[in-house]
Amino acid sequence: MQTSHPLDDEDVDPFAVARIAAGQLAEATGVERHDLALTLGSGWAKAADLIGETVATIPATEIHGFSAPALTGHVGTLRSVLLPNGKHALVIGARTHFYEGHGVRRVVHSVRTAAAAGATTMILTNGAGGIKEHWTPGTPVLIGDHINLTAASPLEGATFIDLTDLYSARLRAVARGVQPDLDEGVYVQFRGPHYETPAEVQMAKTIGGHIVGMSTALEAIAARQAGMEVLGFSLITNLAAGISPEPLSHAEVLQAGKDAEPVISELLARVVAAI
Ligand code: 8IG
Repeated sequence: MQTSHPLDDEDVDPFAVARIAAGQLAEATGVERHDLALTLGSGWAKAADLIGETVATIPATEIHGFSAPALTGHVGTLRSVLLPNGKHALVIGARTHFYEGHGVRRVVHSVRTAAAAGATTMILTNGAGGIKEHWTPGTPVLIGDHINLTAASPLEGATFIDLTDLYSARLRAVARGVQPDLDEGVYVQFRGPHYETPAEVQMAKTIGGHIVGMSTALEAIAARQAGMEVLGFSLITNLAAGISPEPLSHAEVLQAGKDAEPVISELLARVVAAI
């Protein structure tokens, strides 16, 4: 248990914490300004090697306000990658999940740090469960919109932010330019860390959801608040509970992610190059 995390003090301005982090990041990477940022969730990590030349790899815990990752299979690093087009990408391999119980400020700190570092595009990726039966494990899906079932928000106080077109139609079109048959769905963020019951999956389906997961929506809201353009991808690693007769296993989820990794990383690299 960390006792004195800067974001746990309610009197601290989380944007000031992000500015300090961005300053440290610039110093540690030698890159003054990053143009875009990518958060790589389960199955997406290999994309970091494909999008460009890694300039610096920083353990996330060396940067102000970041926490050690809770999950093995997640790399706790921040990478600065020089793209072939000369842009600088910040690759976030250290997501803090809402289910860790450290509060929303810590969940969205990486996004706010990316924004403070200059990023105007935020690409959020995750591994998730699919509600559409034809999405076999390993299918990448564009996030078209979300339903936030965490009962939380990164916005504090009377901060009203329009979430129409939260997942940029322009960037989704760019992604479809790279892979025209890319499917799209509404992502439903549950708190987790348990997977849903079949009844909860049916609820998600009834209210308009197609993808179930435990991340991304809160981060997307914070990115929009920061004025960034958001692009989201889910890798369907399993059919959501009750959609398939098989029970869910974390090992299976990890295996599906591993198997799909080269293909979806290539997709993401091509999308990044096209932005
Ligand atoms: I990977 O089926 C992965 N993450 N909530 N439900 C939720 N999160 C997930 C799932 C799933 N699969």
